[in-house]
Amino acid sequence: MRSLSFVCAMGVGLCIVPCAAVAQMIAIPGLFKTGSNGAGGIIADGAADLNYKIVSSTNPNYNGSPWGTAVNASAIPGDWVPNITSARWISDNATAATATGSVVTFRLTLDLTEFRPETASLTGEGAADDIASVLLNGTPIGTLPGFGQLATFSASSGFVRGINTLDFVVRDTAANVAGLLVSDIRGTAFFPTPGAASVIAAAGIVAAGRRRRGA
Ligand SMILES: [Ca+2]
Repeated sequence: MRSLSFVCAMGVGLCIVPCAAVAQMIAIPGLFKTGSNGAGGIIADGAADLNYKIVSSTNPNYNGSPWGTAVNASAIPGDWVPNITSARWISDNATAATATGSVVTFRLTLDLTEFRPETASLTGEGAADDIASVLLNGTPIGTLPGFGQLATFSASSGFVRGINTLDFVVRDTAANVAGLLVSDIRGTAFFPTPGAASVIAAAGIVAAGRRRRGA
């Protein structure tokens, strides 16, 4: 009986204290600003943005890279929102050259396999030349309506377990230059820690012990 009481006492501790900490809201991986170097800075002129994959492009000036390309600083029109220290404009070629009417889709991939997707949310801010639709798993969550001012987008539903896609469909309507700037993007989701399963199992053993004891 003494040993069972000890186990039950352990169980109270396991259930009340650690269970509150077995899962937590943490940053969703994969939410990168355009032109990010992954360490708070930006990639160089003409470098590949290894976070923003090009899903499709109808631009005859597309350079063929599977990834977005950092627009050369010298090619950025004066009426675009300026680059910042942690983000810069990307396109499908280094000079942002396009043909009016071209459409380019850039994609971020978010892996929520280990998360609870119903708890996920994200928000971001950016600009586009000339206009971009933002889609989470194919569902619109915002529009970046221009290149001279920032606009926001957000989602608090529509996430799925496993791979999620965040697409930026950039459409050029004039002036033969096009690009995308995501100057801010962040999100969180509930993430069970690796110890969660063992703690929950231990709580189950304690509960079973209580039932056997007839408590
Ligand atoms: Ca344009």
